[in-house]
Amino acid sequence: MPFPADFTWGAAAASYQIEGGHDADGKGPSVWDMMCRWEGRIHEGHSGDVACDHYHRYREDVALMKQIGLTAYRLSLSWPRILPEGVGTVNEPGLAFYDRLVDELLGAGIEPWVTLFHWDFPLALFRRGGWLNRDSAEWFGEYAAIVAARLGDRVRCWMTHNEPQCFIGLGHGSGVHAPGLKLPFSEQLLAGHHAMMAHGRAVQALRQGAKRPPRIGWAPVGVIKYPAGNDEAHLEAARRATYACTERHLWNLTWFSDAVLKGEYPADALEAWGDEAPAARNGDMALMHQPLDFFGVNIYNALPVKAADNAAGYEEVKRYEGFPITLFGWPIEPDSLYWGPRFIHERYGLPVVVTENGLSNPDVIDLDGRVRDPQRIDFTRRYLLRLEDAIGDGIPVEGYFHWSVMDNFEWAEGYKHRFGLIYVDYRTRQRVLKDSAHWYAKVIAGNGKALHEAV
Ligand code: IFM
Repeated sequence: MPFPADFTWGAAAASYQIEGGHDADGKGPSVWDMMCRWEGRIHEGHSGDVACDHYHRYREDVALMKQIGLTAYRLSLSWPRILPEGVGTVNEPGLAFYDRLVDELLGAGIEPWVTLFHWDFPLALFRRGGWLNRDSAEWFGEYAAIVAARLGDRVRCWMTHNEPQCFIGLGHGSGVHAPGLKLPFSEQLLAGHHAMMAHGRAVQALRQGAKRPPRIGWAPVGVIKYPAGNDEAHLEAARRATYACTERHLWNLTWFSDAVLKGEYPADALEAWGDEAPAARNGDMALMHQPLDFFGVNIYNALPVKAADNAAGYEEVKRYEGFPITLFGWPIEPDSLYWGPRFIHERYGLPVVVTENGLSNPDVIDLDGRVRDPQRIDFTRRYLLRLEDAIGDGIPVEGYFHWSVMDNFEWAEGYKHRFGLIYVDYRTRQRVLKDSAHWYAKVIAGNGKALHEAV
């Protein structure tokens, strides 16, 4: 079955990873600006100070997106660019940048999909306790209202948080990401609780303040298990494993998703985590549980499981030796784009949008100036074919955003990893469309037909 005629073919990026302009025109610092100044925390001392310099080169970037034929571009807003202190006085030039970017995109026939929070939390608010402060829900609501009032006449598609599993788990648990905290599990859960309340406030603010009726979702990590074999028992095992939330960490699908989509934390987690789970006050869960229009999900891989005669009813299956991996070491698992949307839709009932998917690859500019990245083409083709299968089986998948539109700052890994369809030379900031970008252009032009043609 072909992709629906109105399928969204996009690519994504995030403010801190591409914009640069870290102190331009009144922008305030974020926790990532802080973390990048700590010695030894980021690969080879890299930072997002300049990054791809998208802040100054967005016109050129939008022109390249148009060349690829993207129907949508998923961007994120830098909260401290708009509100240097996180709340209070608005930095007009910061907001004006997003105004211009949105207009440029619309002028190029590209629909902007806007994420409110992709990890660059205002440093000023971190100093007031960050997500551990219950007031953070109101701070985020204030920011969302400002954005809705300014961009909501043109932007239709919104996402609140990107990957709470990461900004809480890696940012407040392992400390690998900003703000670099290593908190006890109960405190991580508390920070997450407030972040989910903030999600709720933002949804309310967008619905109230946006002139154009908004379509709102979010973009958590899709932590997915898939059946290692074809029979029904393995399928049921994979479903159970995908929904299970008992291990004492945040790499699961349901802890945040049940709160947001069902207004309750999963019962198995509450039982397993006991007193460590946050004590929700009256109204907290209802605030998190705002109606959403789509379930955005970032999927890179998944884990095979099989049915087992144990208490859980499933067990993980070890991958064979030499299993294909990306430069990051992430397993290449195209089945994740079939089972992820399917299990998510089955549990939460919403249409699904793949808000991120892609790979890191050791791309280089060849002597002739071309960037050949057959691995990216093959990876994306395999994944999209499985997404097409999901659509064929009746799963409502509305869009796909490749991560990323361009090479960028990969957080603690600095510029080591290249995820882009567009190559960025960080010495000159020169951009080159990779072979994958030309191939993706064909896929988009034929609404997926090129996936079935030899490359
Ligand atoms: O670069 C990140 C992005 O910011 C969030 N999702 C995963 C990507 C690759 O690691």
